[in-house]
Amino acid sequence: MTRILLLGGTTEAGALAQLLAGAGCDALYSYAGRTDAPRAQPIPTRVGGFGGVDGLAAFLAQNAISHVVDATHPFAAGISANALAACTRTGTPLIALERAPWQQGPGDDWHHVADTAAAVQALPETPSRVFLAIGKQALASFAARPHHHYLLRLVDPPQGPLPLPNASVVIARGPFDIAGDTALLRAQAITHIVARNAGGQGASAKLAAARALRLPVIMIDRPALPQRQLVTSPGAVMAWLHHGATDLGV
Ligand code: 3Y8
Ligand code: NAP
Repeated sequence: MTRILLLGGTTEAGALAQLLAGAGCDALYSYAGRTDAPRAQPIPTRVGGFGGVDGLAAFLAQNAISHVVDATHPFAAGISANALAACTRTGTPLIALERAPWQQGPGDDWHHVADTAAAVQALPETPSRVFLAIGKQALASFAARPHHHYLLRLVDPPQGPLPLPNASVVIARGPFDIAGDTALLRAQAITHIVARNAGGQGASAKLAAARALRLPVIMIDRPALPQRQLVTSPGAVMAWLHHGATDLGV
């Protein structure tokens, strides 16, 4: 009896949910509950954490989950580590659906940094206008450089005061397009962009806009994730499921 838990929250997870629904699979889409109104999915959906590895392992057992697909964002390192630990402990086959990192191309002016702290250090001394396309969880780090004007793109309106004195906010959830991102960077006279290497199509528009406008991008590289079976397309996940995946994928 195949029952799939799809750890989602990305464009690719949504594409896989469409395939699972189309194939009539018994599958459950899982959101963390980070945003006020996550996009509806074509399969049953749950929202909220599991309660760490123990909570996720118990969830797998109690819900007779036979397969787990980790289609979370490459910076969602916590849930990916928990999924691997819970699936190893319960002997549940696991596969990760991950998109390839964005690659720097001709005309790109990228400055690779390892993490948010390094991105803060990479900003210039002279007051600049910085597009922080990294959501809201990491904003406080930039309070160390209050002399810049920051453009923040958030999924939901901020609940309380922002940690940055000189900031303007755009509320949008993506996926984004090149015309829109180019117009945004021009209208806000942006001089620098800070991005995470999310990969995929959903948020790559800002990189094409930066190239067109010849703007530097401070690119935060992905955190290292534990070794687990990995595919890069929703179709490959369906093949894994239909070939009676039994290997634990670890
Ligand atoms: C809650 C689900 C879809 C999926 C859309 C993708 C594309 C837009 C790239 C920018 C970068 C950012 C952010 C981003 C991307 C897609 C995809 C992707 C980056 C939603 C979603 C959830 C989240 C959580 C949210 C984080 C935030 C990060 C915004 C839904 C829209 C900046 C990551 O307010 C908060 O607390 C937001 C938190 C984690 C990073 C952060 O630290 O703030 N994503 N994003 C998921 C859940 O609850 O489980 O609300 O519908 C999904 C998407 N985010 O179906 O169209 O890559 O697939 N999301 C980053 O890359 O740095 C935006 O603005 O250019
Ligand atoms: P994270 O730091 O890796 O995980 C933190 C905790 O959030 C996890 O331990 C788990 O709580 C819960 N969680 C995370 N993803 C979950 C899911 N899909 N279903 C149920 N619980 C989940 O996670 P994050 O970086 O905050 O990302 C949260 C969600 O946003 C994920 O769905 C991710 O795909 C999506 N997202 C993240 C980013 C990003 O930049 N990080 C970008 C786009 C989308 P418990 O320990 O209680 O189980």
